[in-house]
Amino acid sequence: MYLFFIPGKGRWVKGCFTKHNLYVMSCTIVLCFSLSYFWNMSNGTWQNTPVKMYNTMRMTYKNPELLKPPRNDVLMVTPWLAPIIWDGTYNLEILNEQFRQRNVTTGLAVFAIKKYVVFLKKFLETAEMYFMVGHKVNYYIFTDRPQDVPEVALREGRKVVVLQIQNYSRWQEICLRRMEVMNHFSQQLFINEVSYLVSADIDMRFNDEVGVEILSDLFGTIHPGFYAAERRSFTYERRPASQAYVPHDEGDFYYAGAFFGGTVKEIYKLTKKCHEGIMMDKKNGIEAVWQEESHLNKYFIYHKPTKVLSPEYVWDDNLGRPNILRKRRFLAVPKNHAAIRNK
Ligand code: UD2
Repeated sequence: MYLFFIPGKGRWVKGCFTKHNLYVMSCTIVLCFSLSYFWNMSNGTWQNTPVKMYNTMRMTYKNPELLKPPRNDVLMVTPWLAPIIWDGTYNLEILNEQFRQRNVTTGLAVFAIKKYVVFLKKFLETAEMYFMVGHKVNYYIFTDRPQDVPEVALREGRKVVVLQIQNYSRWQEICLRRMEVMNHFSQQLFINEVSYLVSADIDMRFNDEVGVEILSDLFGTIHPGFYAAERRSFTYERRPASQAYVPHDEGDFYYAGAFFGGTVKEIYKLTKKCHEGIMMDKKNGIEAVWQEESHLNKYFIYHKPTKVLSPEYVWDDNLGRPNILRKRRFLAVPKNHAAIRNK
């Protein structure tokens, strides 16, 4: 005899299940639960509920709205709360004081391989006018033609370090290998000499202030061609076979390979990961659509920059001069690709 509850009567009454009856009932209940569990698993229901929610979140994309020009000098932030740096969103006087007290030296790494040495003079001259004015700077120039590095008058506390490296026959390989070289020199040299490292294309010129407002653990610059674009038109690598692959429902901004940086430790990690991806692609016979820029963009999706620089920091006048730009700080120098690449 066993006690059991009759809901309608609202009280415990004596029942007459045998041990055998109870055993069969328990087994049936356990079996039902197990079957429903495995059915859910095989349909992915138990997994899919949260993943679907996540996917929905990833589909929600509002960044073009964020990238309207700042009004009334308000601070603008990304969804993960990194400041987006536009003119008027920071107080340079206070920042200058803070960085001077910390006695910060910034490294600016550029590659001038083969004919690209022709861009060095303008780059260095304009950097002396606008880049980290009042702060210590080491220019690291990677080149295969050290004899062609021009003499440029430098302000106090600033120096040029020429580092000879090999060249590659394909321009794509030159772009890709920048990650490997910067990774190597981050451990060997930069870590002992500078607090922050900035990587820049050489076929560019400074046209306005680029100061300590950009410095942060990890920063990237919104590519001028995509600041107002929807995520679906970003030129991420879309082939799953590449390590730089980004699915259509992921990604925050499309960043330019031409200007990014951070602490030496963060740049070491970034360049290591990108270089590993590049090497894996090579092994698998694939090259990302925009070379190292594709790998950089993949990296920034999973390692969010702590500051995002507006397109003021990489601009190309071929795109016009929209009102949103109060400053065009770092400009592409027009070049004839056919005449300069692979020469
Ligand atoms: C875009 C990107 C660049 C890089 C490249 C990869 C912008 C503004 N630039 O530039 O960052 O992602 O695509 O395809 O988004 N270089 C040499 N010698 C060479 C070739 C290249 O030194 O023979 C170096 C040099 O520092 C140059 C950089 O590699 O600035 C990028 O090459 P690019 O400027 O020819 O590539 P581009 O303009 O398509």
